Amino acid sequence: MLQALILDVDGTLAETERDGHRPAFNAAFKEAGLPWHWDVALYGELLAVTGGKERMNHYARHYAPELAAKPGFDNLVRKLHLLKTERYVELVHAGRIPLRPGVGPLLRAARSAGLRLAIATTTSPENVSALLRASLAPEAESWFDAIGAGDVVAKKKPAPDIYLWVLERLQLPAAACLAIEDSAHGLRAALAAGLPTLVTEAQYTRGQDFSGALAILPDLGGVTLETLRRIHGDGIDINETLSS
Ligand code: XBP
Ligand code: MG
Repeated sequence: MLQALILDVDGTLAETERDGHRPAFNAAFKEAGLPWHWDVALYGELLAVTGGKERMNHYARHYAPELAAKPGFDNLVRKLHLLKTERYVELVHAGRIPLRPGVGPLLRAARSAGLRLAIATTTSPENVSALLRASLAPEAESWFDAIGAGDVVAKKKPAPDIYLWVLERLQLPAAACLAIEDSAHGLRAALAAGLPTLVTEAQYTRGQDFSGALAILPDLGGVTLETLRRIHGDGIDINETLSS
C-alpha cells in the first residue's frame, strides 16, 4: 500500500536548471572574473554530471585544464559554489522559479490523505529550503519527514545513496513508497534503491532512457492521488503515457 512519496527537486518540483541554476553559475563565474559562460546547449551537456561542484570540476578539466591542475583549485570551486548558491537562492526568493504543473495540488492532497512526503535531491539543502518556502508555503519544509539533499551523501545520483538515506529516515520499505523523478540519472538512483518510480519529463531530460519507470508523464498536471496509487499498485506499461 502506498505510504510515502519521495520527490526529486530539480526538473521534478520545478524547472530549475535552464533559468535558475544555469544563470546562477554564470553570475558566479562573472563575479569571480572567470571567462566562463554556460549557454543553454552546453549546460544541457554538463547536466550529465550531477552536483554543481562536480559539474564545475568536470567543465574545468575539459575547458580549462591548466587552471584545474593548479593547487587550490578545489578551494576555488567551493567558493564559486557558495557564490552560485547565493545567486540561485536570490532567484528563487524573487519568485522566478515556479513549481511545475500539478506539484502543489498533489503535495497538498498527499498531506490531507496522510501520505508521508520526502525529498531526495542532488542539489544543495539551501536551494531546497528556498524553493519550498518561496513556491509552496513558508512552513513547507515541515511537510517533509526527510529532506535528503546535496553532500549529505558522498555518492550522488545515479548512485542510490540519497534514496537509501531517505528510506532509512522514513523507516519504510522501498515497496511502500513511490519515487518521482525527471532524469535518467535520478531514475537509475531510485531503481537501484528498489523504489517504484514515476518519471515526469523535464526540459533537459525529455527523451532520455527511462527503462524501468512505472510510467512516464509530461508533468503532474491533473494527476490525482488515485492515479499515483494505480501506477504504484499495478504499474502501467512504460510506453503508455497516461492522458493527464
Ligand atoms: C540536479 C543536480 C544539481 C543541480 C545544481 O539535482 O544535479 O546538481 O543541477 O544544484 P536533482 P547544486 O535533479 O537531483 O534535484 O549546484 O546545488 O548541486
Ligand atoms: Mg532532477
